[in-house]
Amino acid sequence: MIDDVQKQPAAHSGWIAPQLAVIVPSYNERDNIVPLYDKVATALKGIAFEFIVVDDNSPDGTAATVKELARERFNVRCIHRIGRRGLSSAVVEGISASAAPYFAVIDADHQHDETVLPQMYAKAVAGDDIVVGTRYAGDGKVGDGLSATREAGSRLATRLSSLLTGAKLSDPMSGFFLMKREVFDEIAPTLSKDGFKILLDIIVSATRFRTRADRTLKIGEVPYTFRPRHAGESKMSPLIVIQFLGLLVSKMTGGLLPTSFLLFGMVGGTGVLVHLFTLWLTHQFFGFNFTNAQLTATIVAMTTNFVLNNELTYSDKKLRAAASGLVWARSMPSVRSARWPMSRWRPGSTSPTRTSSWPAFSGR
Ligand SMILES: Nc1nc2c(ncn2[C@@H]2O[C@H](COP(=O)(O)OP(=O)(O)OP(=O)(O)O)[C@@H](O)[C@H]2O)c(=O)[nH]1
Ligand SMILES: [Mg+2]
Repeated sequence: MIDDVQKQPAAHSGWIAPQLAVIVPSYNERDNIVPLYDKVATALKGIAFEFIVVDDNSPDGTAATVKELARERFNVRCIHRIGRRGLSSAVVEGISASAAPYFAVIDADHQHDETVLPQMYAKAVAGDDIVVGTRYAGDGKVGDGLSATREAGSRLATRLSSLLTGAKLSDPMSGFFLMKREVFDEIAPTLSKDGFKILLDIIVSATRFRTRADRTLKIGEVPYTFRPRHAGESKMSPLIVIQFLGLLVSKMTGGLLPTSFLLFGMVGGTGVLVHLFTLWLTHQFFGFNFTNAQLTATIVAMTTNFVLNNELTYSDKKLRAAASGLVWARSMPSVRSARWPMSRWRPGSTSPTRTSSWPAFSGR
């Protein structure tokens, strides 16, 4: 417990404890950070807030820009994560680094309307546990922020998510929300941390926790118009959609099947198909003998499994280029022990001797 004597120096130096932490996950958002801070500071005039950017070592130097801003603005901080990736885990880390009783999560690309933050904050102070910025209720609009295809995808995902949330929410896919720290602290260890949709995870986990404790979770909504991205590029990709489906299944099983287990299993399943197809192609079509066809199929399936797991299952600690090649090679004992043509090469001969372990292309 901090006693009054310890509290005094901070009070004398004019330091004010932040009431609201604004968490901004960022990846390659260099040109968006400073204008976003200015917009947020204007919107939150009169509220003691801190601005925490969680950057995954963006190649465009976003972290350096945030640190430069932090040297000029007392309430800016940068959590600079190295060797890590992932929106949900970045948000969890940003929230965990702050002691403010309320926090908001907002994208760095200006798509979320910061002018509704005071309204969201007021609702939380008045008693809502979580306040969600919604594009699909009241005056909320998608505006020019999403293409027609993305909007259709977002609406479908919203419908799928309502299977989990019991349709309590008009926009569970929103990345724009504000909530009480104590609600987050109750469920933080159960959050998935994989993927892009942390709000959905928080709502499902907090509802379950509260139901078990015979308490209700009060969710409020504030409509806003989704804007087009200010600068930089979207990080949305088909892989993120697959991760989202994994999160849905994981939450439907009450966390019994973690997202990473589902993704790992899915990649393993595709590996079996790749293996059988390559075996058929090399044995039946190219005429390899069975041993060589089997060896080739194993190598191809291991490679596709490695690439898919690196991109999907372990995207938060993805290996790149040379590093991933090295790990891949080390993970293949069968390759190391395989008899390659060069192993039959004898000094003095101009070319390696062809051996039976090298696939024989009969051209059939
Ligand atoms: N720290 C961190 N932030 C990320 C990561 N991926 C995305 N972000 C940030 O999360 C926010 C949302 O990402 P966006 O690319 O805008 O995704 P989106 O809003 O769903 O898609 P768009 O509508 O196309 O912009 C942005 O502020 C990104 O910079 C990541 O791996 N790590
Ligand atoms: Mg965006």
